[in-house]
Amino acid sequence: MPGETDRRIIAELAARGYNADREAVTLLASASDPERALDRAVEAAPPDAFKITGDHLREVVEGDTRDSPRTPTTTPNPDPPVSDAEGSDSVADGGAVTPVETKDRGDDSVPTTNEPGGDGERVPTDPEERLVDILGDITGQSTGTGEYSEFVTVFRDRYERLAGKLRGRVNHRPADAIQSMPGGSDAEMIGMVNDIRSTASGHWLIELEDTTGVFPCLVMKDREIADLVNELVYDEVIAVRGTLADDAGILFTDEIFFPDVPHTHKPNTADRHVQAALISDVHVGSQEFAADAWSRFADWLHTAEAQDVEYLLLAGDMVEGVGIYPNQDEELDIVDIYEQYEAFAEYLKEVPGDLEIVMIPGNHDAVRLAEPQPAFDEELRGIMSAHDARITGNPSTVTIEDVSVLMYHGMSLDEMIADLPEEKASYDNPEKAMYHLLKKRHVAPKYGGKMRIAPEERDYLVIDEVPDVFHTGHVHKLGFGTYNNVTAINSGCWQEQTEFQRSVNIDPDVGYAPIVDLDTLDVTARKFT
Ligand code: D5M
Ligand code: FE
Ligand code: ZN
Repeated sequence: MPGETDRRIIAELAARGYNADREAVTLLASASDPERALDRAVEAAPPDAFKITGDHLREVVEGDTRDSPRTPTTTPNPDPPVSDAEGSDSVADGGAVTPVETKDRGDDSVPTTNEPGGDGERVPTDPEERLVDILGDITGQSTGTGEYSEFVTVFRDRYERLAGKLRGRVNHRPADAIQSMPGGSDAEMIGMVNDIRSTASGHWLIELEDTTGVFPCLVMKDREIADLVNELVYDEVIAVRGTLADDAGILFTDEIFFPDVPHTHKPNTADRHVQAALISDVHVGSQEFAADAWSRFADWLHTAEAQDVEYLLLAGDMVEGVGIYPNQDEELDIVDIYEQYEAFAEYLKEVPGDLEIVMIPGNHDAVRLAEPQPAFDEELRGIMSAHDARITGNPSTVTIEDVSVLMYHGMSLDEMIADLPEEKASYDNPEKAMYHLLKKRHVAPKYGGKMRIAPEERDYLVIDEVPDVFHTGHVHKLGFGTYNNVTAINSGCWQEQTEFQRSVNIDPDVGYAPIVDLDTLDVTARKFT
């Protein structure tokens, strides 16, 4: 099997009680005699080391590595994954054109079988070339204790930061100032959506709140902007422009503004040809974990065809967890949460050691459920240490090769899909729900409902900077497209349909890996089932 060498090295070191960092595995794999190099590395490692690093290796195998490229030991995967060209299936609001997209959604009208690269195995890449930076991580910054005053603070921060994005577009007045303006005046306000009601005659009454008070805004049902009302959710921040009624008690609304992504947004791209695989929802420990698909994916990463895939981003739900949903235990293959992470770590070891991995947690992971979620703790990091992955909070912005990727597990997508009309967001088009999060510049605008949000000093869920790529998972459906030049990707999952999903007709997209070209931001979804 391809990649056998890396895997053997990691397993061999693990058997001797060592972890290894990426560089060490790369160096060992490229040694002319990996077996011997490994023996010497272990001998040379300090007695208290539990991890073999590139530094240990350089001391013992200097001159023995790098100059001698690894020779393929096996033939390429005889049953290569398939990816279909389906063409662009979505055009973003504002007329932005989607990047070239290929995806396999079971549509066999335009099948293209990928021939294997032909030149055998992936050659380990140089970790020194990697450019990774992480921003917006709550880990270690959490101050919230759940006091009421902290909720006030976090909502005030949300309001201030999102209002800041709207101030250039409207000449707004605070609610208390609007309350004392004469009837018939033009007025503009920035507020958080406090209530949305329909009136007896079918018009819409939106109550907006700012730091000074609330003000009711009426949207007439026959106006074009009435179509925007069904995409509003509680607690998002918008601006309105309109005219006060004669008695000045209500604002007749003419325009609604969202913080939004500017149409002019120009995404950054890598200045070399390099790719990232964006996945999520592995769910190791579930009886439905798709181990075969996972192994095919890992094997493919070891082929020359996957040579340019240098990054692997995992957007949460590494394991199935325990006690997440009622009766979940009946579908568990591994009942102990730590054993689930140990099994996940073994599966992760199947991918090439030279990949740069970034992981955030999801709602099935063993971290607090309320968002923002901090990264895995030391104990879990210890279990998942094999690739020296970057472990960060949910959400986080990870900049790889100049391309900023906003990683968010996606718990709010369920509510967005439930609250928005079918054509604006659905399980079949999860990327459209993502477009609305971008438009609202917040990954989980609605508080209450099913979303748990932890009060912090600042609102970590605000999308401050426009990302180049927005990566979510959670709903177990594959979908991607662009919104004002931001590439939105919801990765599928590695778990077959569960009983619950069967009962509510969720048909998961299992075993897909969307691959992003970081130099062009083109996306190709590969299928491994
Ligand atoms: O979520 C996978 C998807 O399935 C996501 O859209 C939520 C939904 N789901 C799965 N199980 C349940 C239960 N029991 N109640 C409500 N919604 C559910 P994941 O986080 O991977 O389980
Ligand atoms: Fe999941
Ligand atoms: Zn989830």
